[in-house]
Amino acid sequence: MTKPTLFDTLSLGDLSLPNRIVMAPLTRNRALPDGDVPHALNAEYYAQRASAGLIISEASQISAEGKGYAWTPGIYSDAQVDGWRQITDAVHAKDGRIFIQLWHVGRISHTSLQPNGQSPVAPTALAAEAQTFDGTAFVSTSKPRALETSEMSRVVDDYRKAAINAKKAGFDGIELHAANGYLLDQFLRDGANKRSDAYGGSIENRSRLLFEVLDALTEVWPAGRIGVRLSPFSHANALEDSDPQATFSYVVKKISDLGIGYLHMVEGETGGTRDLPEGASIAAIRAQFKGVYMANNGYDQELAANAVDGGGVDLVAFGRAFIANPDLVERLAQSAGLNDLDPTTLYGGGAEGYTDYPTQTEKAAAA
Ligand code: 8OZ
Repeated sequence: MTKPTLFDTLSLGDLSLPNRIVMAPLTRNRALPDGDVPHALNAEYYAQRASAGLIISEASQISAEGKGYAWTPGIYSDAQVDGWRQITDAVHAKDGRIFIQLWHVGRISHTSLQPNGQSPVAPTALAAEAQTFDGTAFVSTSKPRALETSEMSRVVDDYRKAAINAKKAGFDGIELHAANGYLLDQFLRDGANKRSDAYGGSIENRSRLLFEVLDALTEVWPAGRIGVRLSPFSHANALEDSDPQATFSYVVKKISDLGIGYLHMVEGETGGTRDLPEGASIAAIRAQFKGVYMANNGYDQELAANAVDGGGVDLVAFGRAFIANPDLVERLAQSAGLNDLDPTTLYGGGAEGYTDYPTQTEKAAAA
């Protein structure tokens, strides 16, 4: 039997992916400010990257309350659904596949980004020691209010509606964002969740919201078309947890039992080191999952090739490399050099640093 490579096909539910190279979800803050609506420029950007085995869209708020940064797209209004339709059509026209990442930021927001200037919501009224971008400047995140127990079903319903909208918009599947210190992660962790109701305390209670959301999503989509992103050992957005190994061993086992299509793991600190705390093991958590395993964080070609060849990894999600290289798959296949990333154009703006990174062929033609 030959060993798998990044360029072999992979079955994800009933989808066949032509390679194992995934475009990671990447916040770029380029939706139309009026209504947080995706538009033609975003369609061009995603279509340029359609040779990925799978594209996961940038995180997209499921409700106005779920927004935490300027100019991120939503998936709750009709205009947003229509906007996303342009993107899924453009990706499909180039034989690509695209999932949308469903996002609620919880306490990682600012009153100026919330409907009627209200406080953001969270498991507990504890501010994160974190910052967000309000469209003008980086600002400290606002003190949130704790969600009432009676509101939880409404939050679950917002996820359900977003999943329905994702279907209307023509996506091939959905990824649930339960990582990086946002709402679902805040519920999972005892550093942010001090509740005494059925949604706080034990691991079972802290994960109740996540599993109520997954139950709602699996009513809308086949489980095989759903992924879940987790970041067990990350401190993104200043989230603390006294025992992530126990929390995530439990959570991943239950996600696996639901038949969820893939587990998307941020290995280490989000966008930072792959080192883990003393005694921590991603492999032990990963071992609980029976479906497709998607690895992310700091992968280069060699690390990715080795991970897929015997490292227990099925798919590798690349972030920064995909921003700067629309033809990343072709470049990796040829072991060609990569374009450098311009860090000044990551968040906000227009085509510059977004749709103007050249493919190898374009670069050669311009030389
Ligand atoms: C970078 C800037 C803003 C948001 C995440 C959605 O960390 C994000 C994000 C990344 O998951």
